[in-house]
Amino acid sequence: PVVKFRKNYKPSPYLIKNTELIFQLFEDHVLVSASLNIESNPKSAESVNLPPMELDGVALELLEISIDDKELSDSDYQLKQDLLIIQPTTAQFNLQTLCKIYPQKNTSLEGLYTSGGKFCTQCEAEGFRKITYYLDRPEIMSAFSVRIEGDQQKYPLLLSNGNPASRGDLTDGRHFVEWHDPFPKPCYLFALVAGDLDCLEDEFTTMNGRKVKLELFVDKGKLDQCQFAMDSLKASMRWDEEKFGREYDLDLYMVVAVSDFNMGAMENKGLNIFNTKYVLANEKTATDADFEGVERVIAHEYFHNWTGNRVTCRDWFQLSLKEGLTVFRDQKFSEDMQSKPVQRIDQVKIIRSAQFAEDSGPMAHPIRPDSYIEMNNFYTVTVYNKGAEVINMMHTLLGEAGFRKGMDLYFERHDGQAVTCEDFVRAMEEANDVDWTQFRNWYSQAGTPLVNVKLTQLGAGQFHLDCEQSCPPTPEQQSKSPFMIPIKTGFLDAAGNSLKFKVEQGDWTDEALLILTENKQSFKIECDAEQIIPSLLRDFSAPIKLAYEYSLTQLATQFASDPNSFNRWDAGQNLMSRLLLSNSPTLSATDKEIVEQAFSAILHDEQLDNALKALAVQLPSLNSLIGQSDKVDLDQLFNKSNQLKQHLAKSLEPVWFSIYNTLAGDNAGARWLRNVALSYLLIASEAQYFELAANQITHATNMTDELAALQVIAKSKNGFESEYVEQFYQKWQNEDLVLDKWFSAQVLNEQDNVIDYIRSSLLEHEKFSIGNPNKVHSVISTFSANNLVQFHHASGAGYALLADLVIQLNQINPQIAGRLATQFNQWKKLDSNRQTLIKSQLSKIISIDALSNDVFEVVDKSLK
Ligand code: BAL
Ligand code: ZN
Repeated sequence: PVVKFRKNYKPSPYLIKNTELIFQLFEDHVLVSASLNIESNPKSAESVNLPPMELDGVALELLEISIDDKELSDSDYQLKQDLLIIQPTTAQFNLQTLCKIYPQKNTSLEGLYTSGGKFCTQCEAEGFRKITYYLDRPEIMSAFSVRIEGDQQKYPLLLSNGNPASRGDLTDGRHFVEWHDPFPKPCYLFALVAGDLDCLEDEFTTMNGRKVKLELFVDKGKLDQCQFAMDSLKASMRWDEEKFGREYDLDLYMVVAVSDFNMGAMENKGLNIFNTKYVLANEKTATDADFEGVERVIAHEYFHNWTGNRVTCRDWFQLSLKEGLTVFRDQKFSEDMQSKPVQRIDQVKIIRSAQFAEDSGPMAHPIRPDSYIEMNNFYTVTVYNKGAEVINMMHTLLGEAGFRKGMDLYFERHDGQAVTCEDFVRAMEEANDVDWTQFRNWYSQAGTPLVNVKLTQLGAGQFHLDCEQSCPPTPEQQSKSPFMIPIKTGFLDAAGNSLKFKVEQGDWTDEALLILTENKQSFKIECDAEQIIPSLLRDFSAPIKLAYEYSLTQLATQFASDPNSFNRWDAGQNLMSRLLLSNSPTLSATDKEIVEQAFSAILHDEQLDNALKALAVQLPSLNSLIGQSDKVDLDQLFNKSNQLKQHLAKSLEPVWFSIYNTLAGDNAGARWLRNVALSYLLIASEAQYFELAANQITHATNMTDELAALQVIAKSKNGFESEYVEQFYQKWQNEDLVLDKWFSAQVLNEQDNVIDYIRSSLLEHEKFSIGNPNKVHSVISTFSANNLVQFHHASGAGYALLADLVIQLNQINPQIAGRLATQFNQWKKLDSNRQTLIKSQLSKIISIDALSNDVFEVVDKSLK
């Protein structure tokens, strides 16, 4: 495998000004003719005047090739591993190729493939090379014209990017449609769909009064699950106009939902292709969380039209330029549409469980990676979610208006270009006249900074807040320079009331932004109180770990009354994490009581909304506890976490019962809290409360309640045999996305026979398909990421299961196989027995024949 380095970037010696493609779709193959207008690139400093031109191509049968209408002889070109090499003789020429491809056999779901009888594409990052020979790199922006020909009956819809230009009938029951996209684009944004689909149509009038036709295409019979996605699309279009002054640019915006899709969705210009999971939703089939997911992903892909498509990436090392920024934008949108603190808590949970884990494992990389073997392995929580946190810090530092100025300048300078993260930072800097030399360390350094904070009282009302930052070494970076870290801070008195204070010579305030730039830095605080409790890193103002030696009482006070909702939740998490991760093998009675009392106060707090209550009374996830640790004693952690849950379930049993019985589940927050109560009741006594769950699954009128009941039933002692699990299957067997939930609910059962059950029943089930990424995620990723007790079973059976699936998928779908293999990445934090077991699975994987680059890169790094 070849490693690509960011430092070796060179502009392409050739450009493709126009791309004309003709697709002839047949039942077992497709013919692709390409006509490319090519020019030498004035920005390329090649030593030879006209260097050889290397076009990317994978699994293509080249049938014809000519330049300027003259057919090439065999000696005029070379076909090497995944490359077509020609020697241009003029600075401008037209290259024509005809290739044969086999989308029906393409199980990688990259390039052109078929899903449920329709043709569709996924070209990001490097899938276009599976369609035709091309310069498959994002900086090559070309105007595309596309003609698609296919059977009229089977494929009444023939879609591509841009606007339809013409259509007509052909012989043999075939027809064609031609598309023209006026916006030059990189080939990763190319899309094609052919099939017979239902369509929900709508219209959006832009801020300048232009009418845009909106079309949402889904499998036949699914129109009743489309309205929410359409409403979300219109809300996103309006939001981007209002927040960022960005208007949609084509006359048509199409979204197509397909069931077999590697990612959540793809922002192809004017023709988004979506995983059905992020389109289809109605109350019967989708949970409240699913609705939020649809809204967020529809918005995310729409926002890419400006941050990604109009302004794209120069090379794939710059992926966070569009992804970090677009995640930031979808997060702000969701905060405006939903509850802001709840959204923020959800965002931070992802960082703490998945991103901190990545940052402390073998695949740690900066948000702008320096190298990769397989780009698909870098669509990560670091590039996406930490990337969004970095943008969020800019937003915090500049404020809303300053951030908008930077965005405006970025679009003004770079519309229509393929640019770098550096271009973005410079636009922000210059629009606001600030120097962000140091801030750039967030782009170049991997790892999670740790900030240790101490408060010292100097005299009456005089304090020092001493901060010290450090960042652990990561695989390619042994030592780190200090980061610029904004720490949003407040102070509370011993009763939890917010205090006024001054930082250095500043004004009296109740909240301040402390900006840490040195390894060690001290802030002088004036505050008219005897004992003060710092409320630090409010709203998670930087993606760091922060350590402050709170007493348990101080944490309980903060949990009960920090005016910052995020920090209030966080104090609870901090309190429980401290107890669960301490060296002591068991929890003391006092420990348990402190949490119990805090929960009781939260649950009785009439001011607090139900969603925040639901969040507050859930233990920190095992993943976030592991993600935040350097070493972890899993058995002790599982034990203590169970003890705590049991104690909270039992000691607050009447409270859970009363919530369950009195709260009307008529909105999402209430449903959530009520279902959390149900899960505690089942922990308190399965025998006593099983009937509640049984009753709920039978009478539920929405999927949120139906699934919550299924989850507790499937997790119960006789879960696999439960008649309710079987009834759920019977009811939903033809609703693919609901079946994914049914699979997932069962793999979370923590009893010892779960692995056998997964192997013999779920993986063999007629509705399971190894080729469908949603099914693989609902069974295998859900098991290994969320059933940690069984995944880490001392027998090693969980590890063997994951390894077998990685090996099986290595050839079928390398991208998904690579992603699954990352589930082993925390192994060096575990005890020596588990380390040995995982290492032997990793060694088994790396020694198989025909190992894909995707899996090799992950496993090889993990073994180093
Ligand atoms: N660009 C890949 C899918 C997404 O992030 O929208
Ligand atoms: Zn994206």
